[in-house]
Amino acid sequence: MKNLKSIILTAVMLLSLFSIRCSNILGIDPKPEVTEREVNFQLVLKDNSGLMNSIYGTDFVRNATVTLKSNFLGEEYTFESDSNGVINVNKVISDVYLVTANRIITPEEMVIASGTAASNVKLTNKNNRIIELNASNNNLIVVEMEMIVGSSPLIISEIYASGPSGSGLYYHDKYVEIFNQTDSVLYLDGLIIAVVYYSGYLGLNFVNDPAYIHSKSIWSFPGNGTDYPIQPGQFILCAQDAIDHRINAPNSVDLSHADFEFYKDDAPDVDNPAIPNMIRIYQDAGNDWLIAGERGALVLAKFSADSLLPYDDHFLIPYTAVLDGVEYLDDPTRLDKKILNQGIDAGATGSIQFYTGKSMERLLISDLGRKILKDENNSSVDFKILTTPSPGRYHQ
Ligand SMILES: [Ca+2]
Ligand SMILES: [Ca+2]
Ligand SMILES: [Ca+2]
Repeated sequence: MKNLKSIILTAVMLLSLFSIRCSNILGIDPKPEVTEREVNFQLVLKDNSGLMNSIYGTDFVRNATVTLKSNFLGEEYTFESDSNGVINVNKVISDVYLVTANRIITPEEMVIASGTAASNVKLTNKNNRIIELNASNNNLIVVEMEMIVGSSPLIISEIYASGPSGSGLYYHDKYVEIFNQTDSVLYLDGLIIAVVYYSGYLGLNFVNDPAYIHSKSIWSFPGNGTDYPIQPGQFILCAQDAIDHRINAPNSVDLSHADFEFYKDDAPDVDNPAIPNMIRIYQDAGNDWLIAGERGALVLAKFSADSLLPYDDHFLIPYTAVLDGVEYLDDPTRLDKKILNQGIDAGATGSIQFYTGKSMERLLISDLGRKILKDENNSSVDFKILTTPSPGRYHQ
């Protein structure tokens, strides 16, 4: 019996040694205990604008709402900061997190700050929008917040880029849709739609150019200031080709009633004479305005085309001119692949394959009188995937 026991013991020891060696040889860490994967953090919210200081005599932001969304596991947590601007985050799983911090400033607080009861003012975080929470980090993170007035007045409400199903490599039916989020008439004249080539933010750890969007495809709306109004709650459809694509691709969409059309006059492109053309500011390559099917980014910007800065073989648009920007990735959890600055879009929508007819549209927040679409400047939480595009309207 004694012998049998020692044989079993030796076998067990050898087996465990073998498995440790195997995991080391294969480069696999032994599975961590759950407790090792849980981390505790303190977030401190600090206002850079001076607004909190003028109301409460301190820069720390009290009563702010912070949402943490874990990138890989999709868990979402919501917290409220205390009177010192502190949030204690306990026992969350190690992961990369998308951080959205918001503090609505009440009209009463604005009276104290400025003497006027302004509404639609809030503080939001422009930095630390993507943080990695793991045990090896320092466990104190200061999230700086800035004052902004409302949401962007004009936003990109939908991007359809994948191409229809069942028609081979047909890809001429792409479009971008713009929405007026405000209760006022605005004007599209001269606004820019640019395809992002890259920007200052490439991956989680690489910051290159902190100030500019780089683009090789820059188009503007026509008009001299007040020629192309967009009504409150109106959707504007900008089509690659403003034709009924169902004629060539039965599962595609009718874009013959688009509001604007991208027409490349130095290429064999289609021009529907009834639809006003976007003005090509710069795009050398290709036979048409083109956005990538699975992975790309677009910005809407207010910037004079004459002031664009040349750089290498493309042009620069300052971040400060960007009204809205949306990034989509084939795998939206791979934020290390992002090309759009996280201050413009903290996350990414997407997860759409080529030639599936799927589209990306903003979520609806309210539909009382006019629609309000979600705009947290974070496409990971602002957008949903549609199985059928909804050109020029909100999906049913
Ligand atoms: Ca075209
Ligand atoms: Ca046209
Ligand atoms: Ca739509």
